[in-house]
Amino acid sequence: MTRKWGTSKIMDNYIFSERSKAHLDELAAMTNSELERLKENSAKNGYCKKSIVEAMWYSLSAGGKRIRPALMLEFCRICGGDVKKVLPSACALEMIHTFSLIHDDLPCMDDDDLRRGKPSCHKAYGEAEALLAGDALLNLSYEIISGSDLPAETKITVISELSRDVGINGMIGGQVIDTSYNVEMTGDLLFEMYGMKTGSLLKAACKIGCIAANADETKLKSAEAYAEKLGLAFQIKDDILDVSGDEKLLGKPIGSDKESGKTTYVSLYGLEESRKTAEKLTKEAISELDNFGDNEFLKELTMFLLARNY
Ligand code: GRG
Repeated sequence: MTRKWGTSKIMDNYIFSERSKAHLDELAAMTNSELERLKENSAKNGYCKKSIVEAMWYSLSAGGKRIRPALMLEFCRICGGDVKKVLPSACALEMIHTFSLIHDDLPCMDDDDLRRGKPSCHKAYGEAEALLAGDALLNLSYEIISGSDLPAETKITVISELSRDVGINGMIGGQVIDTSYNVEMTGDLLFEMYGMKTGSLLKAACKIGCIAANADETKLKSAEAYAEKLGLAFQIKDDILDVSGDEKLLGKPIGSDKESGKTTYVSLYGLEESRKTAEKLTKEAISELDNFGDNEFLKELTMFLLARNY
């Protein structure tokens, strides 16, 4: 399976340059090596039984793009913060993302057998272990942030921000709408659901990066506005890939939304309109970055996410 970052002209004048590609790889490498360190620690401390620990790390290391950690680390960097101090929080966010994917794949949710080109967690370890591995990742994430080197007050803000974004008014709330078969899915409700289900963790990533750097209110607001637009574009792109993507690159079968009777942006408005909306939202997201200096990488990353093929 070829899953490489390509250097390409994506839209108007934006190019995912070799420099940005290398920076993204560097952020992913930092995240992966910190995750390895945290894994050693969790094994040493004997958090829970071996198979659960294995299931947690199986899913965490299954080949995710590490977009959320990259956003957190980069927002922290461009706001003048200490990236090393926010690195554990970036890993914690990736753990929460992984928990959501493990639970989303369970038979009681989307019932997906493949994730990132590998058997999903419950296929590899069984349903009970997968459920518990997800629960354990969620809780480990808050433990990691609490024990990190950020100032105590910052940690409280980070935890409060994150728990809101994960909870019933955030990602989980979005999943509740997604799994409520008795609601009529309008375009407005779909956007609300996308903002919660997909946008919340991206928003947490961008805002926590700023919070860790003590950024001012204007920057926080811009980071939030950026993430809201990005979240919608990201999910619409996910819908597009589910219709027109390459199964080998995606690491999962396409057409699952249609098969499960899900309303998506594509099913409501068609492929062409979806592409246009994703592009418009991407441009709007990028314009929010003008409130930050040294924003070239983030602009290119935003474009890359629109052009991605997995
Ligand atoms: C708490 C049970 C429970 C579910 C939460 C967010 C969510 C609901 C489930 C995850 C599945 C899903 C469709 C999420 C939408 C966001 C999205 C497109 C996730 C995929 O993110 P990528 O592309 O994945 O960053 P990788 O594999 O690269 O990390």
